Amino acid sequence: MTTRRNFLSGAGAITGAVAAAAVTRPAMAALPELVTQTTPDTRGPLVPPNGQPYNPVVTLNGWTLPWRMNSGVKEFHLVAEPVVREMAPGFKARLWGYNGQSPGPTIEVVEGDRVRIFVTNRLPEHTTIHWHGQRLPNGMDGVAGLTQKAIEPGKTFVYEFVARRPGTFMYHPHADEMTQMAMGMMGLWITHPKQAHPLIEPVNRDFAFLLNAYDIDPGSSTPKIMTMLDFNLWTFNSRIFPGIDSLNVRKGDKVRIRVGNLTMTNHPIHLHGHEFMVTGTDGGPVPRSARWPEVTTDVAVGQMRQLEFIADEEGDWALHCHKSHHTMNAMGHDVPTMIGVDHRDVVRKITNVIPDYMAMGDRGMADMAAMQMPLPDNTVPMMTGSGPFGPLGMGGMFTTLKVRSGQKPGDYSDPGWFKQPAGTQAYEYTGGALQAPRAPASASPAAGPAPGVEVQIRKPSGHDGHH
Ligand SMILES: [Cu+2]
Repeated sequence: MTTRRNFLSGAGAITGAVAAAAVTRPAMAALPELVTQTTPDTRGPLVPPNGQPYNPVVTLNGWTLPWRMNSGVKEFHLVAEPVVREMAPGFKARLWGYNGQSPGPTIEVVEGDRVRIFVTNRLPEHTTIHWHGQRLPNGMDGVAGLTQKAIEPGKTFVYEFVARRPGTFMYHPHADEMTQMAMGMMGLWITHPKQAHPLIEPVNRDFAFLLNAYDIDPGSSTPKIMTMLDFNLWTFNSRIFPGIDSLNVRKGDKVRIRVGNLTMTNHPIHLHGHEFMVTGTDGGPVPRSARWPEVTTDVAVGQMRQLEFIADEEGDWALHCHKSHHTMNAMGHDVPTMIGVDHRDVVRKITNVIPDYMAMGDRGMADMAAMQMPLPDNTVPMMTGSGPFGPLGMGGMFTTLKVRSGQKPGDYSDPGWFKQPAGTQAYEYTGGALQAPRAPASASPAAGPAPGVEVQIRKPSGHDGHH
């Protein structure tokens, strides 16, 4: 029988089968608090106890898990448990996560660190943790049934390995994954290089978030775990716009954004105003010869991408998933397109039966962005968030990169909305009538208007194209 003393003393005493054994509940209760960080903010300690400094990552709407050093081993304690996550102001979801939050706290270590993670299960069913992308002993890989027994409710298991590769990783259950990941169980793992690395450049700002998706019916708070495709909440770190932190940087900063995808579909992540390079994946740093500039990079399921760029354009720049349905919040998808449909007469008839009925979408859906429609309790509007010029008509996977020359180094606070210099903003034209070229009515789709030929403006006739 392994005693608590064995677990808490003597680096290297815990190996193989012993490490995978359950710690008794009294032993858990006796674990000292693992605190080097006193508030659950987004930053880890600048100088970790092992004396190897690094620029800590900032987890959007998240935090870094404190650790303690125990005879040269960095010890963490993750607790898998039900949590309540406020996805946006006024909308709370009942999820499963770690240490009070979904996603769980970010684990940050340095290449070469020996890491020991106590994992306590306070869920109603068994779990494990798989350390996605890590080089480790097979018995530490966290696949229930294959590499270890599942961690039953109330039990604590210990994982221990050396963080051999620097990079961006994640952790998640490998036991009833369909349920547990649909409920929000996942977290980030960052391994900083132990010394100057030829392919890993130091950055001024280092952000990280995970992509996740939920299916929560309007008015309810628990995800439907059987959903495979038709999710209605698309989130960064289990938050939806306007509930997602902005990325606040100083003009000229070198910025890294680490994005991981644990949803059921791919997400093309798009940044406005700048080009970036994908400098690394969960497989490691990308060789320089294999990098090319992008403004959108697809993050496929089970992948991580590191984007890097110089933030040299001041402003409030959108950062979002380019799938337009993923910048929307809870909505029904079985809604017919109503653009161009005059349903005033239908509305009149329906209103006789349902007095509060509102016709939607006959001029597009933008009206919805400003609509203060009564919603069921605990439901977030479909599109929301207001900027300095009105409603954004956005929800879900959307936030902003705020680049300011006045932002101090290390200052991650929100500088507010950008004040655009005079003469640099799109403006309303108030001159005379304009005639824009129109596509020719020719039957050949390839034929464009001949150069220099005046384009005839045709009046739409209602049966255009049928000759
Ligand atoms: Cu997406």
